[in-house]
Amino acid sequence: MSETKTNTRVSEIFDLFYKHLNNFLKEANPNHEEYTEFVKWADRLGRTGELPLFMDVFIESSVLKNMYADKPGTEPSLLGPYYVEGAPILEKPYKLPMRENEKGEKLKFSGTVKDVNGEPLANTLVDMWQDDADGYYSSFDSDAPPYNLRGRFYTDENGYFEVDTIVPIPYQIPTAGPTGEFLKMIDQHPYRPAHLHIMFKHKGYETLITQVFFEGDEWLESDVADGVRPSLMTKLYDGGDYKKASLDFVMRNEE
Ligand code: MBD
Ligand code: FE
Repeated sequence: MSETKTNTRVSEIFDLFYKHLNNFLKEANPNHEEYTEFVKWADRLGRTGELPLFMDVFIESSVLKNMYADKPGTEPSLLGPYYVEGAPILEKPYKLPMRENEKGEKLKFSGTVKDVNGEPLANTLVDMWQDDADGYYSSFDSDAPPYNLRGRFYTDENGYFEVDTIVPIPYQIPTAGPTGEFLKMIDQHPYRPAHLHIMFKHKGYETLITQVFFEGDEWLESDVADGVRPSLMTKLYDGGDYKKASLDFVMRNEE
């Protein structure tokens, strides 16, 4: 067994949590039955594997907003519960791995990656993942092969990239379990607007984990996970038998 040591950061955070929790409980004043119902619900949340989902829907956005307030560069957004490490490295022309008859509208997504001074960042590693035309993520709620609609590739000498994929659709978070139970009780719908997940890595720069959203989506204003940021919006254009969209990204220097 590994030895667990005193951790002053955990202590510091727990002291704060305990202080605010006690003030909160004083005000909310739950009775004992409400408390035991909550414990049973939290137990189901853990046992069904929905804890990461619940955390990323209700907590992650606030952590990010506090971390990145008033900083230059592209705003980060949620990593979410559906990231898988080690997606295939793609060869040019880049196309996210997909099934032979993958449903959905074809999308050519492009962009540039620059530093805060506007200098292009060549050879930036781009890691992308998204849902399919049924609204499912491979390796989670879908029977698609592992790494379907997940891939990694690099920006060119101008910091530019272009990748073929499909247009993501709004994502309905699972409603059958404890997270859905909770959403019903607070009268909140389970939708996230359609989004691409995208992560950028470049030596000497802060890893940028963010998302891309599309103008006109009906859930932009009420995203259940509060992941939408104005600077992460793009627009779908008609390219003939496919759609196209682009967005430019700015990475911050490592501190
Ligand atoms: C998602 O697809 C997502 O991106 C987040 C943050 C939470 C739940 C589902
Ligand atoms: Fe997502």
